[in-house]
Amino acid sequence: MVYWQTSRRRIALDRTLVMGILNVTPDSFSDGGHFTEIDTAVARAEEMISEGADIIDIGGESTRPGSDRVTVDEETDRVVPVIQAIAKRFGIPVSVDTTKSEVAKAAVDAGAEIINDISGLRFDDRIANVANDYNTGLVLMHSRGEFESMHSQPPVDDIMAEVAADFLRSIGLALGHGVKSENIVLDIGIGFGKTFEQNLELIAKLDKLVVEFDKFPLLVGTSRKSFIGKVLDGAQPGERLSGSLASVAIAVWNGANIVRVHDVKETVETVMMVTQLKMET
Ligand code: 7PJ
Repeated sequence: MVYWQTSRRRIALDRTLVMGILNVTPDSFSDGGHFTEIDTAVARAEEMISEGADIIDIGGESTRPGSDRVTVDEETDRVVPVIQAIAKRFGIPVSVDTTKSEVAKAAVDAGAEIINDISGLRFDDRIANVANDYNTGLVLMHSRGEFESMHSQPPVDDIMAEVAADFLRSIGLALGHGVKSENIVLDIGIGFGKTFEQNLELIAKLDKLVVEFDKFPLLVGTSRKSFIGKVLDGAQPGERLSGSLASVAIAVWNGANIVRVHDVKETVETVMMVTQLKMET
């Protein structure tokens, strides 16, 4: 049995888990800032839990193209009360989507048990110190470039090799700070510094990375992302459900251990269906 160790529990990864996205960013591209109030955020978390979410991922800084950075204080003020309320009210594991160690520490003190770093420790490697100090789960996502330039990176030739090499660097940094392997989950970082074709390639060939990094669980986040809009002739974020579910199906088929999504109910059903089919291979 494979487990993911967090500061509060050992999460069994005997099936693909569903991580529900909860944005507390006023400028978030698909939630439109509707979930800024604590009560609304708690209600949305409750809804996702009732739909079968296994983890709630809470983020206070939008990383969509053109977003401005928020300060440590602003980001902390956005996420901490929401994390506190959700961790206290529900038993579910909470992760914090941040690249700042100060925010990560405040979030963990508020009840988060996983740190989800979209920079894979490139922006602030003290994230690893917080993860080590508290024994939290740590998601190391692949991305390229700095915050402002990560969506306009010149493409690399071989994205599979690039992601693998960068995974090794992030893992090395984490282990060097004392983080244990059992706390680490890797993420291919769909939409971050990849071409349209490379996003598709990473999902289609995910099984190669699953084999190459078999000591680490893999997380995949495709939900409503722009590569889906491009495949679907310009579909807007709210019109990308079928595309999101199709990409989840292939990611799960290829061995993804966790999927990060907006649409929990539909994703849970998709995961159940693919899991049952895969058992016959
Ligand atoms: C991801 C994320 C992802 C992980 C975002 C969005 C953009 N964290 N945070 N993986 N994407 N681990 O949700 O569209 O793919 S923000």
